[in-house]
Amino acid sequence: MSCHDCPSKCQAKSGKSSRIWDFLGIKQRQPLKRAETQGVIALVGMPNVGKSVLFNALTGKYVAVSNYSGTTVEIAEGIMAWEESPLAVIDTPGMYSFLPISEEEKVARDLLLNQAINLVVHVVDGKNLGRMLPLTFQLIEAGFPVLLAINMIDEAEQQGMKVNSQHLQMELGIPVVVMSATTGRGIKQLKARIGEYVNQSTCLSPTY
Ligand SMILES: Nc1nc2c(ncn2[C@@H]2O[C@H](COP(=O)(O)OP(=O)(O)OP(=O)(O)O)[C@@H](O)[C@H]2O)c(=O)[nH]1
Ligand SMILES: [Mg+2]
Repeated sequence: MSCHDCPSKCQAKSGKSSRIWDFLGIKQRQPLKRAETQGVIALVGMPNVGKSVLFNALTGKYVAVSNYSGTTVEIAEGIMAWEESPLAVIDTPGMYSFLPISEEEKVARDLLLNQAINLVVHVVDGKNLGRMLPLTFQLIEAGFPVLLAINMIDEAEQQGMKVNSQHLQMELGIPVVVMSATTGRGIKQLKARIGEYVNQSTCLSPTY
């Protein structure tokens, strides 16, 4: 079923997304191989924003680490327990933009392009939202269903910053969760939003 026929309310915008795939020369993605899980979530974001701490908080001990094909870059994949159907979670290397410079960034981008992903969780540092949101726009523009996880809210608040997640959610048109991976604040809410999102999304990948 193409996204045009899909009844779900996911953010895959078929018209817009084809541009970036054309630009990158990507024609087709690999089918989802994790049949035993209900969906696949990728944690994406700039280096040092807390993706791996969040990955550990979501997945616990069910983790496999392997080198991304043909590279020395390690990718961790784990399982997040969710109701009766577990979800696969991938921890991607840090990336600044969808146009990669480093090998890590290239791996992160290729991972997104070569796997069917149900939901991209864009993890950002709440102290540096202005610097991080351009990647959120790129991911939305590429047609991925995106959830914005504003991490390090503990440090942001210590610096006197306030984040209006409701306002951001309305402006961006995607779910926004404020959280701290190290203190555990917001993790329960994040899991619930991920579960909600994956349950309602039947549209697995951007269109071409
Ligand atoms: N205060 C605070 N520190 C955090 C939080 N989340 C992560 N950190 C810290 O931020 C640092 C980077 O965390 P990582 O999880 O390694 O970051 P990453 O995004 O995986 O980094 P790369 O793998 O290099 O892309 C660590 O020292 C964490 O302890 C948070 O919510 N609050
Ligand atoms: Mg990491």
